[in-house]
Amino acid sequence: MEITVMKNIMGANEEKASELRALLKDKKVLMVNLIGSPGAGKTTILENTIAALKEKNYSAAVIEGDVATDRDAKRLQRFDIPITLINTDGACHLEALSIEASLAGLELDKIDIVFIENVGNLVCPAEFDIGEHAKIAVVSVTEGDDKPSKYPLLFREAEAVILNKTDLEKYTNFNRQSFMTDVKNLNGTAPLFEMASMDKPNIEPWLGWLENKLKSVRES
Ligand SMILES: Nc1nc2c(ncn2[C@@H]2O[C@H](COP(=O)(O)OP(=O)(O)OP(=O)(O)O)[C@@H](O)[C@H]2O)c(=O)[nH]1
Ligand SMILES: [Mg+2]
Ligand SMILES: [Zn+2]
Repeated sequence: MEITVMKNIMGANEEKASELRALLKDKKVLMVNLIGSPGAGKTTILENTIAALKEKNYSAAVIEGDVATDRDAKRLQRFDIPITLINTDGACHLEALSIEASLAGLELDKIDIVFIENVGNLVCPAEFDIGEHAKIAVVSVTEGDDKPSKYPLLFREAEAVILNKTDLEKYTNFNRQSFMTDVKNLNGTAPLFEMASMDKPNIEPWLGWLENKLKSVRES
C-alpha cells in the first residue's frame, strides 16, 4: 500500500519535471541543480559563478532551497539578480512542484541560466528530477575521499562533479587517487572541476562547461 503511494508521488513529480523542461526549452533557459552536503561550498561557488557570468553579460537567476533561513539568499542579494527562496520547513530535498512555483515568478525571457541550490544533503536530492538539465555534484576535500562510493546515486546522476576546498587538501588525508577512481567507476563521462572557492576559484573550466550546455539547450 505505502509503496503504491510513493510511486504515485514520484510519478507526479516526474511528470511535472518533464513539463518544466519543456517550458525551459521553449524559453531557451538552462537550469542546473547543485547538490552536495551542508557546507560543501554550493553558495560560495554560486557567488563566484554569478560574478563571473555577469562580467560575460549572461543573466542568471537563483532558486535557493533551504530547510530554514534566508541566509544564502541574502548572500546572493548583492548581485542584483532574481532570487527565489524555498524554505522546505524540514524537508530534505526540493521537488518539481515547488520549482514550478519558483519559475512562475521569474521573467524567463530575460534569463539565460537558472541555478538551483538544493537543500544540503548528499542523499535524496539525487533521487528527484526537478526539471533541471543537469545535476551537479558538489563535494569538498574535507568531507573525505570516500563520499562517491558511499553515496553513489548522486555521482551516477551528475553531469559534472565539482571538487571544492582543494586549498585545504594538505591538512587532510584526502586520497585523490582513490576519489578519482571511484568517481570514474560510477560515472565515466562527468567532467571534474577542482575549485578553491575562497581564493582561487578556478572558475573558467566550469564557466566553459555552462556556456556549452546553454548552447546545446538553445540549439535543441
Ligand atoms: N577553505 C575553503 N573554505 C571554503 C571553500 N568554499 C567554501 N568555503 C567555506 O565553507 C563554508 C560553507 O560554504 P557554503 O558556500 O556556505 O556551503 P553550502 O554548501 O552552501 O552550505 P549549505 O547551504 O548549508 O548546504 C563557508 O564558511 C565558506 O566560506 C573553499 O574552497 N575553501
Ligand atoms: Mg548554501
Ligand atoms: Zn529528502
